[in-house]
Amino acid sequence: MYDIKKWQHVFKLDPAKTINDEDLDKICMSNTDAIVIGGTDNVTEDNVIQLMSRVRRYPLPLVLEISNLESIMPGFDFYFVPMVLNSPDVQYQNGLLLEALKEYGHMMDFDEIKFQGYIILNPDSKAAVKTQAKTDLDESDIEAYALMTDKVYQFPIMYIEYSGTFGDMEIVRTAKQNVEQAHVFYGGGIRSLSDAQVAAKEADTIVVGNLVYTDIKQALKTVKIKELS
Ligand code: 1GP
Repeated sequence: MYDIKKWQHVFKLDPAKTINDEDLDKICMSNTDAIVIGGTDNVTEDNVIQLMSRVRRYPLPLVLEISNLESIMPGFDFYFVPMVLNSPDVQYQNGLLLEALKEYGHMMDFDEIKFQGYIILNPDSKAAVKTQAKTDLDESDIEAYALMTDKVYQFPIMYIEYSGTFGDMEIVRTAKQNVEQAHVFYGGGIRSLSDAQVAAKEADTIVVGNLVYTDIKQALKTVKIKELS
């Protein structure tokens, strides 16, 4: 069984975006620790199944980060469920989950499902707008969210999400310092190996998303953090 705690680097692929076979092959053969499939808009059963079947040919862990009920399907190693703790809309904390449990609860394998204490911090990101996340958080908020994730809900993952912009590493550090068992993911605005190195110093796992689509060469270089650590 795959051990998420050992992951240092993952690529997040958006099923609504196009990637050719050659680039996908490079990403999957890059020595990254896992591929996460997830996005905010236009995630459908059709585009998830297409991308899943293309990535499944490669021997690396494959995760579906759930964004809606329609695109949940069997065949992934893990299902990450974002519980957006800084959204005032309960739909993004447990509303979707309630619907998922009603529909699929009887057949869920809870060893495959990993709940994420998800904190969205780039106010301009699609995810922040969609969830109306309260992004102007200070260190004491982050400390409290870390405790909430780690001790209250005892989620295995805390995800600091800055999608689209490189985040405040103090925030990531604070999150990491205030969790005991939860594994800290950082994602957002990693555009080079040096960004990746900076983020990898603070987080347990870094997530590289958009760079795959804008500069595949730089994206592949970010995996080097594993050799340099
Ligand atoms: C998105 O955290 C990831 O959920 C990665 O963000 O697309 O900015 O790399 P980027």
